[in-house]
Amino acid sequence: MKMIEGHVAIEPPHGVPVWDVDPYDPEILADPDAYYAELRSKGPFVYIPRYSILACGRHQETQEVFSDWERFVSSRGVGLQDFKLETPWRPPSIILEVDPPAHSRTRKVMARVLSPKAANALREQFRAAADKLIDELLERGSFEAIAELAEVYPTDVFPQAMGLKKVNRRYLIDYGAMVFNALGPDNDLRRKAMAMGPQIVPWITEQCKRENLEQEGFGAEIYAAADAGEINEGEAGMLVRSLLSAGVDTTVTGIGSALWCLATNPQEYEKLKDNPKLLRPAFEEVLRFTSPVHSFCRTTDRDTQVSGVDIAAGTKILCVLGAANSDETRWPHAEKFDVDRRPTGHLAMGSGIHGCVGQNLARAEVGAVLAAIVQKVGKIELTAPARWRPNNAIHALDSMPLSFTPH
Ligand code: OVV
Repeated sequence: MKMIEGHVAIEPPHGVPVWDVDPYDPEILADPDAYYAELRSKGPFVYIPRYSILACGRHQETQEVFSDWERFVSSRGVGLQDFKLETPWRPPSIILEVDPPAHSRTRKVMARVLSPKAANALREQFRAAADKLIDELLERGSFEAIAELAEVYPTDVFPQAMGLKKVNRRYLIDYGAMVFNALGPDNDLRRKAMAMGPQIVPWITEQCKRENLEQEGFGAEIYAAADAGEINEGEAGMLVRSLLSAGVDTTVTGIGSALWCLATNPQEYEKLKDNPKLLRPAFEEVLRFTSPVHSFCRTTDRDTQVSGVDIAAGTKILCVLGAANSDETRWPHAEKFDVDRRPTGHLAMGSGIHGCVGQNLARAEVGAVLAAIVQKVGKIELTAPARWRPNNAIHALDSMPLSFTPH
């Protein structure tokens, strides 16, 4: 059995174009639009020989693969490695890298802890923190928007909402970088991320323990589910780990990308200032337009067919969410950032039973920052070109010098 990147090498299915591309080339990761367009243009699926995977980037097939957990499982890993054949770098997540029925039990706990009501209860706190930070930045006028805003805000409010007793902002962000880079091939990005493990993983594991969490917060609520017998103590620690894995880099990216959209589309920012009711749909448009998680894999657990293409059991399918979110056939003028679009059905937070369980919280965090900005900031301008930071699963900015001018 020939293996590539931890999964079985497959033959290209009949009729599927072979495309000699590296989706994990840092240049593509930093500037993916041409790759997205070419992927969609080639057909519902392409075969990528370098990794022996199928990839899809049209909205329809990506949505189909992402929504059907029975044929396209997560339990074999959502990166290139097949967990049935190789041991992953850390014990698999008990909510992300698992299928029903095991998934249903942990998902239920997390859905309750991160419910719309729970996110709503934090709104005032989130808004106060956003007001304070935006006031400080306005005072300074110009600043580094990734390091000094996008990374600062979530690493302030999120650990507090979790009830972490100890906070190390760098470790929280770098752990996210590890988790997401780990989904890609054994390339430089993944190796550099993994090299941080010995320093970061023990620290993260320690913070997941009951005694390192306050009496109140998401952490305590997860442990309350253990007290109630819904999950066991070890599982509670693993679910706290999931929150720390998925809850930081994603929201950092959402805030950075929202600012980038507004700075580079000043006429859209004007519309937001005139009508703050547009804030929520505008953030959905940021998600569609920038796709913070650019791709996740699924694995077929049986022979199946999608759009007439035969897909063999054990095939890794790279679902390119960023490509699906810029599919012209689904989004007219997809290349335009349009705050008046109502982009329901975008795949930036996934779809189906594994759809982002933290999405209420993410929207509350970014919503608070954007609400503070439209209230206080008249003009948002880039003072130098923004730079992107290649990551095997996240499409995020690395640096973005900005200036804020008050109303
Ligand atoms: C990268 C990621 C996304 C969602 C969930 C998790 C990780 C997890 O660790 O559960």
